[in-house]
Amino acid sequence: MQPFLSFSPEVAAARAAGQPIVALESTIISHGMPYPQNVQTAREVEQIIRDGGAVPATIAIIGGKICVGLTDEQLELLGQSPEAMKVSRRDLAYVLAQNKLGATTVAATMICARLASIPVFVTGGIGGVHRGAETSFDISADLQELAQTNVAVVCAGVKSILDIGLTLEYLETHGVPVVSVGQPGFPAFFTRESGFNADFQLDTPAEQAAFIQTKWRLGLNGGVVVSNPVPEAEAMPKEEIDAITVQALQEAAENGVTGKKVTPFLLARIKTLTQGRSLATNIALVKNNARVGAALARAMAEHPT
Ligand code: PSU
Ligand code: MN
Repeated sequence: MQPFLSFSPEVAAARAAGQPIVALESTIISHGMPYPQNVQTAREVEQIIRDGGAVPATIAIIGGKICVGLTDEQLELLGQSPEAMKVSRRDLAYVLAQNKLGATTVAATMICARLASIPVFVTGGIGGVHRGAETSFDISADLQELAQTNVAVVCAGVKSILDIGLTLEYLETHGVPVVSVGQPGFPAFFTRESGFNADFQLDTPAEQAAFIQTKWRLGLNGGVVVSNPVPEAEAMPKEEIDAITVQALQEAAENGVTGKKVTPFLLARIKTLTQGRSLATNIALVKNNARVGAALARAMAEHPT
């Protein structure tokens, strides 16, 4: 796998020194947030991870390589280039073999983090089972990746643009544990509660690390969802986000949006319909996840599996 991996100097030094590393995805930069807030947020999230005592490794596909750790120029490129492709498991080999510019989703970032032996990954929200999936079959490849790839994913739950109940059922079927931090409830990204509980509440990084490492030592392959609710002060009012979600879903259907375009379309519409307020919440929750992820990576590094 080494021929495909290219480490930034910062990440290479961290690997050599055995320091804790936190993987970060890049679809959130290219397709999840507008420029320039996307690049600004990516830099700030990286700094929060450093301040938390770990080393950030933002992952993207550039020049036929899986880049693990990006320079400022590479972050800018991903943040601005209309060429950047959204890369999930299906697309990874194509983008590498064709030397294209690729931004990795949760699924693809998990694959790359695993190749680079990074067990902790921080993002905003994971993909899931879309509403109406019983007819559209639209289930994010993120869930299947969680079923098989040994990486812990720190997130703020899943958005209510998805069917949260079916997403949790799918994860249960595939043996993916859903942990919550600081509350029993599984969060719904913009809001702290989804109406569903996580499987296990584990508040401290030591407990989270012990649980994740026990799973892997048992030979139970696959990821763990570590769900961390958005801070109260930055959460959005539930009624507002619910109404806007319904409208965005309706617009997606009216415009015939399908496949990999669905999630970016919904994210962009929600941002516009909330006059940008959803973006502030999005940024706040990713930063909050970076704090939890850095602490978890440190705890995991104490007893490497
Ligand atoms: N959900 C968000 N923000 C995001 C994404 C999901 O709140 O940026 C991105 C992530 O990269 C995730 C991907 O892995 O969308 C899921 O896309 P799809 O539903 O097409 O699998
Ligand atoms: Mn999909």
